[in-house]
Amino acid sequence: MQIDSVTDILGLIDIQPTFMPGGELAVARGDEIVPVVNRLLTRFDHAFATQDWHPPGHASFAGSHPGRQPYDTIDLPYGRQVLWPDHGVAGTPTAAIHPGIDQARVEVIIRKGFRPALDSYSAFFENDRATPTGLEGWLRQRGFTRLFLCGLATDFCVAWSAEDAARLGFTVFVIEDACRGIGLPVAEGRTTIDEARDRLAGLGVGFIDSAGLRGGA
Ligand code: VGL
Ligand code: ZN
Repeated sequence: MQIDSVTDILGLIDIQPTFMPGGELAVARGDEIVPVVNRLLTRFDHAFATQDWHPPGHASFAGSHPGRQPYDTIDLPYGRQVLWPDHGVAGTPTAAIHPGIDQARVEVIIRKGFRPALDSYSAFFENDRATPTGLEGWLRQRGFTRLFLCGLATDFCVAWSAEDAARLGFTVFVIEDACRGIGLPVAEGRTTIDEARDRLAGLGVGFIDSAGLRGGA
């Protein structure tokens, strides 16, 4: 597939050490995407990035709910919420974009999840599915129509971003070898990664490999 330098943008979702081995909410082999993403950044002319950016004591942290454990689910006013190990604390070193990422072509950074009582997986809307982050307006004003997403985690922030983007009318691709997932168990040997894949495929999101993308259009 040929990358179009006018319509196409690479989206780096939550490529932060907090989601990598040694981090607070480590995604298995999450660090392996860094060189893959850097190669992609040489082929796209435009990129945006997101950062998970929570205040201490955030509602999504298991540590904020006495008696609860990480990966329990609770019902918050906006819906069901998985409780995570405390992670992505705004301003801490592990919440930075991974220092190995070449940010030269990252034109805008969206931080999300900074409201204490509201989580935000998607780059577009917080988990109430109504509070916008502003990214949609930025992308439209800049004329981008095709989004190519990579990052962490496939089944949460990448999936929710891809779903919202597709619903908003963007053409969306997930670059699978530039993502890693958490994979919480659901039913019958399936995980949240399988669920996300089915849901996104049903919305017309394409799954591609970085090797098939050609730059320089
Ligand atoms: C994420 C869980 C909690 C993600 C962020 O980046 O996928 N997952 N916060
Ligand atoms: Zn988070």
